[in-house]
Amino acid sequence: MLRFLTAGESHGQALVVMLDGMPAGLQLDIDALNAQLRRRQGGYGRGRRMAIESDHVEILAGVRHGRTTGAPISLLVRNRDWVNWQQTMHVEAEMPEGATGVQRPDVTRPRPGHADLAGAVKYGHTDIRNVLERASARETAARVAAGSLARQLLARFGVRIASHVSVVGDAMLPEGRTVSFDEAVAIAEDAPLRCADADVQQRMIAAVDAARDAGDTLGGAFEVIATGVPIGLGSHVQWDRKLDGRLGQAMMCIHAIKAVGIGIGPEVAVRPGSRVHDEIRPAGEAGVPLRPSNNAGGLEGGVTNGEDVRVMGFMKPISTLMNPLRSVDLTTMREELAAIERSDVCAVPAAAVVGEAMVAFVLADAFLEKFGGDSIDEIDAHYAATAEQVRQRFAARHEVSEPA
Ligand code: EPS
Repeated sequence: MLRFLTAGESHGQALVVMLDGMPAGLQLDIDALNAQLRRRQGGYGRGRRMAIESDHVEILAGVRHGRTTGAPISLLVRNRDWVNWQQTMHVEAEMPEGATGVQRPDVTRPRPGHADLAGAVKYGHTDIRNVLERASARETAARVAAGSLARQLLARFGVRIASHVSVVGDAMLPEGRTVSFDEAVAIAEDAPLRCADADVQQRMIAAVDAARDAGDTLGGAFEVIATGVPIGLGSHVQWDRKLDGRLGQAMMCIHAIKAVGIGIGPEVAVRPGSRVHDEIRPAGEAGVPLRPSNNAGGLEGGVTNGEDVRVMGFMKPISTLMNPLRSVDLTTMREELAAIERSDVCAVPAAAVVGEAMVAFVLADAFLEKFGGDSIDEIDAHYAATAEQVRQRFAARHEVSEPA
């Protein structure tokens, strides 16, 4: 079983993540891991924080001479911004000598849409900062670090993952426009909104600019595509083993995600069966049957079917508005405008990168379930044997005679 836990506040010293269950012997590419963190920092519409940070990992445990040992892997991503927040965020009971930054007043006016109100009541905090620091999407840097290791395991077996942004506010790809894996992977890393269509991207930029000018924020949608996924990850036999359910949970728990779609997603509700289900066509000698379409997003019955896995995430607008919504001050219980924290206008491109990380994590977990072993060598052997069984199964031809 692959699992990870994160810790860390947005303006604390660092984020940490522990990934447990990685097999031994995987050669790691640390530069590739840091490149994923850089991707998450990008995108048109991010706030000033990303100009301060330059996220990179320090590996504390579980790796020796560039390879995983099978032990838990512990990673640390420092917050450069910490120097500006020591006086507000110090761990010690008393202000430590030489603490830098400024002491900020308590946050008492919850932002509609954020965890502020429910979190403060649930945990009994008068200073909402105790909630928002952990509820912040800064935590997703730790997820991307963990997901990047999962991605490297999958890549070892030919699974590759990419994403693209399909909607920002009212700017979106035209209906029926499918973005292939190759198209998604070819999107330039500095593409402002990670959109596959240049014209739509221009409209997305204009939408973000308009929202910024209005003191408002924008959400949107993105799609994660995994290619090279073998048949048979997940299972139809039990609710908690269905891979679409597991992907749904993993996507839904990303900050600000309010809906998830697999394949054509909500569109299945309005089309007739004949335009939803992907026909199964004979293949050539020894090949797997062909699927002329992939509306199912690579998942049937909660099991991967060998087609690209396609998962959409729908993100609400960031809940810190520079032109704030009405709220209540929890100290006076009088009407006030919601608090303003430094924030982003739009973070959909970053969420897409986080989505890739979460999909990588779930697929790697399911991959280890099916092909598992304690070392890469064991997994190699199991994977090759299964691939050969599948090949033989599809190569076999048995004529069935009609009953007399
Ligand atoms: C984020 C860091 C945060 C925000 C954003 C995501 O930095 P700061 O709060 O210092 O500006 O930019 O978090 C939120 C939008 C949120 O609501 O918490 C990051 O590293 O991605």
